[in-house]
Amino acid sequence: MKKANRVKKVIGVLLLQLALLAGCGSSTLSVSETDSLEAETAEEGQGIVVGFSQLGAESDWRSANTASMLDAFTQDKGYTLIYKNGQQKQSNQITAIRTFIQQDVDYILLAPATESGWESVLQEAKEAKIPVILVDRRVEVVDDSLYTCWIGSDFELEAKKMAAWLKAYTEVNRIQPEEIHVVNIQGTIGSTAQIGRSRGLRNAALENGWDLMEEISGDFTETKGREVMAALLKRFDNINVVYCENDNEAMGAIDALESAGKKVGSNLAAGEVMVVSFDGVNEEAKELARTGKISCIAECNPLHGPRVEAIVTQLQAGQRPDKYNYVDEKLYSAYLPIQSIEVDGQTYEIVRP
Ligand code: GYE
Repeated sequence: MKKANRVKKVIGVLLLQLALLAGCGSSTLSVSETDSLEAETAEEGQGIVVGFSQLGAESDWRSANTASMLDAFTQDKGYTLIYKNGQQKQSNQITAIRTFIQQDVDYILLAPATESGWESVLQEAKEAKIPVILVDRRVEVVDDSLYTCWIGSDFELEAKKMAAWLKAYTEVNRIQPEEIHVVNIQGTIGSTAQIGRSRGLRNAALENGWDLMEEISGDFTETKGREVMAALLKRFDNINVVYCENDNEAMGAIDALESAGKKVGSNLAAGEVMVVSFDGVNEEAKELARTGKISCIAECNPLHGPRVEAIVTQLQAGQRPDKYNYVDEKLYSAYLPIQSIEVDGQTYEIVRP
């Protein structure tokens, strides 16, 4: 373990200092050697050194996640956190990890942009004996010993809950499945959140016979959500459900719908266009859910900081955390006729936003 190496280093330093005090061997120590010894001792004063590679700052979810992580790994709890924002580029994240390895950090926390392409750098971390904890999204690697564990959401379950809600809506309103003309504004292609949420909708559309007209990425941003929605409205005139893979996209899409003269809401029979989305973090989105402009939000909880910190504490104590750690999440909707939904034999009460 890294910690053990550090302890060994300190013991080494102490022994050398004792030797110096005892007057033996002092002539063999050069100035530069003393400097480097001091640097090592100073490093010890940093406590547990943690490198956090965040993928970017594309959404309110992401900002909340970053804040939660920074709040959890503070100096008064004995940590030095080195934070790097990958600006939505995997290459930046790979560079960050390599820097962490060079800095000989105790732990690497990685919130990866997309699933593929991590094999070599994680191998390097493994060879350096630095545990890697994945936060939020996952990585696709053959050898899962390349990371210690993962904590995040079950994105496909979020989508299944949303689909169950939509199905319940069609039943309550006696809408035929083929009358559901849905478009999916997807998240960043290749990210775990996108893969799970898109798969969940695709499967539900097939099962229920909904008309899934188009899937197109809005990159989890409000700007792209607006842009993509405007383009979709030019191509299709019968969209009645817009499935946005996060709230920021939903806010952009609502803007575009209203600018095109559409009425947004939960009354399909009256010609309204229904918007549903994921996260439930942004205050404006929650307000849109209260007024029914976003008909349903599947919660995605970003507050992983304390959870990751608890995992580090476990590892420090020599314990082995669970490999995969899921967080519980709710479904928010102000549409009163639906009280609960069921997915895979489990009942979820609908929470009013
Ligand atoms: O839903 C979205 C963010 O990976 C769960 O990424 C995360 C997603 C979240 O940008 O808002």
